[in-house]
Amino acid sequence: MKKTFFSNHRFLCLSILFMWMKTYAVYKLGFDLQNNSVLEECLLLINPLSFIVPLFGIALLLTEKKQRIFLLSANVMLTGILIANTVFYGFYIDFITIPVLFQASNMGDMGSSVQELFHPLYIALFLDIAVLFYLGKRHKAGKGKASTRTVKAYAWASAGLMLCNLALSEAEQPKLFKHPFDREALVKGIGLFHFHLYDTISQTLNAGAKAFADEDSLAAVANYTQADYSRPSESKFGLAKGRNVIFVTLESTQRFVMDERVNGREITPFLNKLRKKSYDFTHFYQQTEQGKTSDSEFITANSLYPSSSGAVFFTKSGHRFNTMYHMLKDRQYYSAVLHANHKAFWNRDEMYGAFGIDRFFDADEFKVTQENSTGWGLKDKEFLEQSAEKLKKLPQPFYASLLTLTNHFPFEIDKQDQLIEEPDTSSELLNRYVTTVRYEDEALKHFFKKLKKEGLYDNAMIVLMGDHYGISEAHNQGLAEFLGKEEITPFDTVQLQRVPFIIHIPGVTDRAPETIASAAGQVDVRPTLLHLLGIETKGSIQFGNDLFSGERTPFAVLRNGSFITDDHIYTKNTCYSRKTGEPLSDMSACSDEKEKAEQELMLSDKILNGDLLRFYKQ
Ligand code: GP9
Ligand code: MN
Repeated sequence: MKKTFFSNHRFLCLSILFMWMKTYAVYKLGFDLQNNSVLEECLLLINPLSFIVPLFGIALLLTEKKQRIFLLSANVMLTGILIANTVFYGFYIDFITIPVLFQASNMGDMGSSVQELFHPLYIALFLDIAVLFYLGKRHKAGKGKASTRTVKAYAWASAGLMLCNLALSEAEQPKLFKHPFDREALVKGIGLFHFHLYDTISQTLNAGAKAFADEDSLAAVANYTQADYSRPSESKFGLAKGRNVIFVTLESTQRFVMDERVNGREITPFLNKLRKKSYDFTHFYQQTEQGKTSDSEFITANSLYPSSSGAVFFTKSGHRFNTMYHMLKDRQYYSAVLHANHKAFWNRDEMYGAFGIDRFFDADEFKVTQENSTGWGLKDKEFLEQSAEKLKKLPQPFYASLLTLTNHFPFEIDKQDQLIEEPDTSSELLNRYVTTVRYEDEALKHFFKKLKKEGLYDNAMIVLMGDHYGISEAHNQGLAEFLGKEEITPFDTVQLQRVPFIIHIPGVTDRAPETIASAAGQVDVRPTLLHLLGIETKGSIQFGNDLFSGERTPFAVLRNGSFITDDHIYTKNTCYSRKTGEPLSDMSACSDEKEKAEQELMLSDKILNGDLLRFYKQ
């Protein structure tokens, strides 16, 4: 029977075989999927088949000539998906999702790097199509169709394959579909193509969630966040009352640079001095996902988690929010964002309106010339200097958020701005990154001087925060060399998600600086800052906690479900001791916190997908 099927449907069988081989090759060479067991490896091998076999089987319903057209087209399409994901993965260590496709115009950083990431070997993925085409030319297609019996048998075999794949994935990773944010686990389980199908369906369902949401849906979330509320510390509450807030987002700046040197020279000499006169959070984690900087803005303004796929700034721009800016406005604060990029970029103009931000100074309001620009636009030093001039004119008290730009991928810098030698690792990107971070640090030093000169310093609370990683896992080899480690383990990868978070209150923190090593994340920024300003957050919907509160349990959840407590780090299905970095044989050490992490992400998603804050009444 098998032999007959092959000889009758040679074109179909070869198409399946080639597509299967290509997909598996991309899994192994294009992605870095960590497999811990034989079962996982088997899954990876068979999961392409559970998609390709049923899809290509549609050909059996067609005449032989149409079959070939269908199979070749499907092959080209799936190969395109493989290549697009490989290029995307090369930079983001992630898979493409539907919302990301819709923000393609914003993938400026991708755009500039596609050339760098596109490998000529990808062309080889089309070789089989040429072979099939040639075979098709040599053997003329007949007019016949497959018999009903064959179609039925094929359909049963396909269904069996799919069920077998599903059962094995569930056995390997229970509750796989309850963690849609863990894209790597999904690809490893059900395969890349099924993952895209699943993503499409869940995006559609999410869109529907809004229609069915009501006030009760919000009440369930409010019960959780209110029970989780931490009362502010008496000594810190109102410590910066009435001050202007100058919040500077440090583009792509990770914490590790603050502890490192190149040829004995500090990478961030200014930050290193500043932190000794500030509240310095050494275990503060970024919680962004595909929305990058915009996600960090979203998290800090809302104290919610971002979407697991796509950028909230795009996918939820029509929704209602109750942001920190709204709360500040109620206390007569004026709010502004300053960013030397165009206002429509990342849909900021629209989102800032929904956030209740009073004023947005975008690129058009800065003096941008060829001389004072590099890579992504206005250099940080000039940007911060011009921003200080604008701050001077704002109504007070104000909350101003400044977004820096020079330390952005691909981390290029003019010779005259290079203040430190490049390290000598195998990652050129990392080597350049060190120089742009060093420049950013110098720009900050200059900015502080300018604030003092303009009389803006003494009455301010200045906050510095890194938005997201700059160096992805694609550069683990270079990172290991730079950090003097043998390899970067998943534990290290989580630790590398730490970003600077420094609160500097002149006249206060310089007299009594503090170093806080408890696990914290970007969701905690809002209650922490508002309490310092003497603004209560009790009753608001938020997942963060005041970092100075004695009632808070140290905890940070990353958007992919990994989490950090003071004792443990959980990532990739493994519970590590935070002290030793060693995996614990007893996973139950992490189980309570795992439940909390999942619950927070799930409830936060409910708010976002259901647009629940439209039901919020204070
Ligand atoms: C550009 C800024 C940086 O406006 O948002 O972009 P990102 O870091 O999100 O790629
Ligand atoms: Mn950024």
